[in-house]
Amino acid sequence: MYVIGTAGHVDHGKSTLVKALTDIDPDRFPEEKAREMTIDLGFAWMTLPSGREVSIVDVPGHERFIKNMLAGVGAIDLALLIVAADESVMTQTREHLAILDILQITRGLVVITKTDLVDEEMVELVKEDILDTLQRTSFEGCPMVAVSAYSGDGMPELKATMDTILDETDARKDLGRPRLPIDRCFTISGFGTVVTGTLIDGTLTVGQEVELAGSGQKARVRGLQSHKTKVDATDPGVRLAVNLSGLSKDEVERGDILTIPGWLKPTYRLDARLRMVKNAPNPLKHNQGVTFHLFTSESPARVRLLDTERLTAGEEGWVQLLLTDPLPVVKGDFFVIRSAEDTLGGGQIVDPNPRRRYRRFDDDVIERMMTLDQGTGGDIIISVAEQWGPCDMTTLSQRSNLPREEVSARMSQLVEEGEIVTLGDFGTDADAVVYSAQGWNILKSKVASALQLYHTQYPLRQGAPAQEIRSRLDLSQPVYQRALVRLVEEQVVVDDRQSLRLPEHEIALTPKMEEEADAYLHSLQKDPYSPSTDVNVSSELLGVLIDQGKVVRVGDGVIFDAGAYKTMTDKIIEHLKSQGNITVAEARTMFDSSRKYILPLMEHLDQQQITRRNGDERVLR
Ligand SMILES: Nc1nc2c(ncn2[C@@H]2O[C@H](COP(=O)(O)OP(=O)(O)OP(=O)(O)O)[C@@H](O)[C@H]2O)c(=O)[nH]1
Ligand SMILES: [Mg+2]
Repeated sequence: MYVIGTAGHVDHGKSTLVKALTDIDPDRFPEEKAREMTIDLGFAWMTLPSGREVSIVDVPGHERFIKNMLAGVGAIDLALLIVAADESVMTQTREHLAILDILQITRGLVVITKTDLVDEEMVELVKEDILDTLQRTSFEGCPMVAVSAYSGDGMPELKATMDTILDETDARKDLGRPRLPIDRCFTISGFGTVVTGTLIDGTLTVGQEVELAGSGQKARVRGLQSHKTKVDATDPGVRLAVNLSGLSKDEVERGDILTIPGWLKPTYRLDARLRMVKNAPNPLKHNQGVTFHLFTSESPARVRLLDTERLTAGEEGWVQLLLTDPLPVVKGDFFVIRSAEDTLGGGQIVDPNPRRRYRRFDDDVIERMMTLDQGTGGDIIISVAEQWGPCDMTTLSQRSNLPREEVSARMSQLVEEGEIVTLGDFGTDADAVVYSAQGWNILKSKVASALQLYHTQYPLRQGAPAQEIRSRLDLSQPVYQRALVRLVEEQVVVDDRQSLRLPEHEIALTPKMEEEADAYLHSLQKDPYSPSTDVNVSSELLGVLIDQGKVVRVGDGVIFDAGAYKTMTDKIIEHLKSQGNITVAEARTMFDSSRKYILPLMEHLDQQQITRRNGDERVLR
């Protein structure tokens, strides 16, 4: 389905035309009817000659209600720019046109109304005036129809032209994440809270859980209506009334966005491409305060100009917008900025969650924004992975504002070209982790330097405990586990289960330590079965000697020279083979040693599963 919006100067006959087309009076409030002036949005619908049903959003023309106009035109497919034949182009004709142009609503139809008040010559002059006005706007070359809502002149042609344009208009895309920018909220007794809006980017179904993106409040869809008719589910691009359970009217307001839970969060800061309108009254200065409008929402904002000191009428630039009230926005959304009196400009969001840009005139920042704005899908994926990696596929698809299928489709090539590194199979594994090549290289060098540091600090240790390295990387455990597997594959680290080390790491003793070690071994060998404990070495050095197999620790403080240990073990085994068993006392005699040494040795042999204790004796396992 399609949504059509009106636009144009106050009193030019917008609401009258909607009433004539639809037989529904879009002016809902008594005050509007009394003053014959639209104040807030009006809604109607009709069936065109082709049988196509369309929704119509009628906006106010008065300059005081521009913010309501902005809330109405954010998600329309076709705009009817209405110009009264007796007044021709006026201030808000131009301002509304500029807004439609900024929002890149390119499907337009100019309707000259009130033709019953003027002669044909006048209509021709008005047409000339309009053609001039449309020059260099998105409406340039769009069709024009002259009508009188009173006499009905031109009405069939108007309807036929609407059909022709919509024939060539693509249906709204289903991106799998519905958004309903809320324009009204009210209660109906017996039903509860109802919100209305134009649904974009996805579908809604009765029974579904939804969330208010602003507050994060959850609710359930109790019922759906489009054009006062109950429906169970809807495609994007329809006007919709949603009956919600679990939310009171006070918890909702115009500007909030109803969506599926968990993905859309409000943001204070966004990067954008900003274009000033052609007739902006004054240049926009760095840090200037403005009002930011997006769909049905608005917030005071400051504009940081990133590549220029000022923007004059018609100029474009890269900006970071700082919002006073955080709003849930998506990459690619269009916005408008206004001063108290005038529409200044607007543009398209390239990054809804950027870093704070303290520095201006930074080529890297501008280049990144250009990529996000104009790059191919692949460029955008790389750029998003650089900023958000390591991330999962869902994040990648949301941040790049590309459908999941497109992200998947482009990934294989990016991986092959070495632009992207994935940990896990991104096609089948929901937890697969995505790095940009740059991000992955940074991780590799971080790991290598963390290990290098550890090896320098502890040259006598085999390696570093894995968790110690993780704590220096700021990675979650699951991501770290996956990264380790790949780091081992790429031979960045060696993982011997006990610890991690650099492949080239070797324990190297200083000459002084070599001396110490020699003296120690010598002292052990002097009385090999009852080694003296007079000479000691540091626990670090002892660890190295144990790792190197030069000594064996059989118990607390009982350390044998490796040769002596082997001899003792061999002899005990030999004895057991011939005699069947051995006691501590027998072993003590065998080596002319003492209980202090022999008892730990026997227990060690039990532990090593060489012997088994049987009462006072040991037998072979
Ligand atoms: N003669 C004549 N008068 C018309 C025609 N269309 C509208 N009018 C009159 O023009 C006046 C303004 O019409 P509206 O439809 O309220 O104008 P609008 O554009 O909706 O005005 P706002 O919503 O306030 O911006 C009313 O008095 C209408 O009766 C027409 O085709 N012929
Ligand atoms: Mg009106």
